[in-house]
Amino acid sequence: MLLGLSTLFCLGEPFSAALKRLDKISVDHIEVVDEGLHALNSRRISMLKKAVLERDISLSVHAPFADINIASTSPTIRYAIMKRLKKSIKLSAQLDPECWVFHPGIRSAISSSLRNLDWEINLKSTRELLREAERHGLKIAIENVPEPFPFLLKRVEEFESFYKALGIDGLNLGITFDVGHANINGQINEFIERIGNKVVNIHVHDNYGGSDSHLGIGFGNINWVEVINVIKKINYKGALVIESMNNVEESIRALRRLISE
Ligand SMILES: [Mn+2]
Repeated sequence: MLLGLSTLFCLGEPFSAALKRLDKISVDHIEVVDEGLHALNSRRISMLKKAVLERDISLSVHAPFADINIASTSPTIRYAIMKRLKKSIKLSAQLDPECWVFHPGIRSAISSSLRNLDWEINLKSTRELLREAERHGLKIAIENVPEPFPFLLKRVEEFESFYKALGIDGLNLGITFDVGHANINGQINEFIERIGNKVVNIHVHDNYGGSDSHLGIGFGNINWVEVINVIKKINYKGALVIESMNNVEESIRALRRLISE
C-alpha cells in the first residue's frame, strides 16, 4: 500500500506555495484537488509533471466538488456542471493519474414531486462521465459521501442498487472508499466486505462518528488497526490518501507505522 496525501489541507494556499510545502513532505502519492486556487490549467499541469518526475510519486485527481451536483434536475445548471467536470477529465488525463475521483449527485429539492428523477439523472451523468473518461484514457471512481448531506449515494446498499442499475457500464467505474465518511454511517466493514472488489482509491481521515470533521489519523474514534487489517484482506495495492485538514505530519507518521506493521 502506498502512503498518499490530498492537497485538501493546503487548498487555501496559492498553488505554487502548496507545491513547495508538499516538496518537504515524504509521501508516495499525491491527490490533487482540482478546485479553487488549485484548479488545473496548463501551467499547473507542467508544475505537477515536473514534481512527479523529480520525486517518483504517483498521482490521482479529485474532481471539482464545490457547487457541483451531477444529479441536478435543471438542464441549464446540469449542462454547466458537466462542462466543468469534462474539462477536469480532459486536463487530468494529461497527468496520467491512477484515477479521477468524483462525488455522487445530490437529492433535488423537488425530489418528492419528481420521484426518482434525480436518481435517473445521477445514472445518466455517471454514464456520460464514463464515456468522456474513456475517450481520454482515464480511470474514474465515485466516492461514498457522508451524512447528513442529501447525497444519493452514502450507504453501501445505495451503491449496490446504483451498480445494479448501471449494468455493464458499471464495470469501468471504480469506488473511492472514504473511511471517515463510512465511519459516520457505521459501515466501514460493510463497504469493504460487500463492495471491496470495486475499490480503486481510499481516502483516510478521522472523526467521532457525528460530523465529517476530517481530523488527523488517530484524532477521532476510528480503530485504524482494524481498518488497515480489513483493507489488507482485499489485497488493496493502491494509495491510502490522507484527507485530514490538520495534524498532517502526525497522520503521515501514524499511517506509515500502521501500514508497515
Ligand atoms: Mn474523501
